[in-house]
Amino acid sequence: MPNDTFRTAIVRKPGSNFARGLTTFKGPPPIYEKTLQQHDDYCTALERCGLQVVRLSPDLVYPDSTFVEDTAVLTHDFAVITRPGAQSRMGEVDSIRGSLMRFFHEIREIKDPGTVDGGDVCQVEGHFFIGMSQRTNEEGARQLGRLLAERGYTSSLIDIRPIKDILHLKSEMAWLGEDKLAVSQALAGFRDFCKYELIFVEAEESYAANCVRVNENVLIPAGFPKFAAALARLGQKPVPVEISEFRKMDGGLSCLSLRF
Ligand code: CIR
Repeated sequence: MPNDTFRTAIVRKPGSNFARGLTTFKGPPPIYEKTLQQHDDYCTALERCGLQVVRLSPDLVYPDSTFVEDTAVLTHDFAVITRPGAQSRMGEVDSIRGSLMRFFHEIREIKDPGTVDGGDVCQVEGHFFIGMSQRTNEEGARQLGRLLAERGYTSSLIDIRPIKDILHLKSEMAWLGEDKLAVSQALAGFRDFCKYELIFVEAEESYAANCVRVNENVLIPAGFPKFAAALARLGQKPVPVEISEFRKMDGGLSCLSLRF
């Protein structure tokens, strides 16, 4: 059953070796103190949206493990532990499984040779868009689609592999509630999105398309005034959160939490 009201978020504090994670960014590395401050501010923003935030300890074995969204896909009824597409991140799921068992009775898994990163999965009420990307392969996407179908959810596959410079489907799109999707120009052409009202995010602000609707609010990265104004015009409540240090590691707002 679809449920678009969130009560809880799971986050993981970044470890001191956060800067050793995967990234395509060529500039200066993230500053750890600043990273921690921004993570705290992110948690506070979630709490202000009414969520209980479950904070997991840093996991120094996996420098990217603060990007918890990639390790699971959560529905109202059950959780799916993913099989992340980057070799260095595959083991991140082991500790997430334990945390999710506190909240979910039914936990399913993506199996080898499938790979899925949660950042490729966008839920829109009872439907899931599943991106096939550099990280999520077709086998993984189809496994996830079958698991969802067993519980009455529908899904469609969105192949973003030919699109340059997009890590995950949700790197440049988000559901904004009702029939509204925020999409970058790069993703706007997919036929699967045409029955929705598309809120276009201009090329220079495409990073902001990775926003997170949390109940009445929409968390957006700080520094994207045009998108913030567009949301306000739609009657949404944009909440800017500074995440510059996470951007340096190719991360966005959504990947910092699992929400349910
Ligand atoms: C990675 O490359 O896997 C991490 N450095 C960033 C993951 C970002 N996750 C996401 O957008 N869902």
